[in-house]
Amino acid sequence: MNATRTLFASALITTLMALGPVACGSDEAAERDMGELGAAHFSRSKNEEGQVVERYDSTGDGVADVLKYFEESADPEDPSLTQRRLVKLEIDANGDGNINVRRIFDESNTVRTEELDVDLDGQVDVILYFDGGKLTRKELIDTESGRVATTRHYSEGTLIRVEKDENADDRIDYWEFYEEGVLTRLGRDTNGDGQADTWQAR
Ligand SMILES: [Ca+2]
Ligand SMILES: [Ca+2]
Ligand SMILES: [Ca+2]
Ligand SMILES: [Ca+2]
Repeated sequence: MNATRTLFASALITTLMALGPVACGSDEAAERDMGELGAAHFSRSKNEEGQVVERYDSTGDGVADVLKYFEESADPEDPSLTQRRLVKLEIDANGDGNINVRRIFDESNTVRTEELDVDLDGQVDVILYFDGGKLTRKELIDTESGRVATTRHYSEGTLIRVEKDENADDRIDYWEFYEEGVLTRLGRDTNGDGQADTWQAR
């Protein structure tokens, strides 16, 4: 793994995190984001789903590295006007043509899911799920198998439970429970019935 690239990815993701899951999906915010990225090249077209796709090549190498997908609909206030809603944002952090960050926005312009390729190998490593802008779940993907190896559950942004499928049979066999962010007990399923047989208090 290339350390510089990893650092770059971390920095990028940190920046995105700082923007927050409440990042606005309005055109105004989009223009502002683009200003910050210093977009040199830009194109706009429609895809097969009828979405408006904006492609920005911020590095000027001819490969678009920021893609924004908008859905258009009639403005309920004035149906003669068309309104656009940002539904998806994709970022290619290292310019190799593979997307490394993919954000899906809900109707209220808050992030619903975010897929991250943290090590920039083109495969998704982490999927974040949000509800009303708050992180509810984090899935860590085993790149080799493409399976969810670990799921971290959150309540009000605080970790409450970790689940793992350690023997990769699609059944959870390891649990950690947290109270106020502190590990209180962990359990294991040793006979494969999907229930914990051993519990350890912490
Ligand atoms: Ca580029
Ligand atoms: Ca990439
Ligand atoms: Ca990856
Ligand atoms: Ca299992």
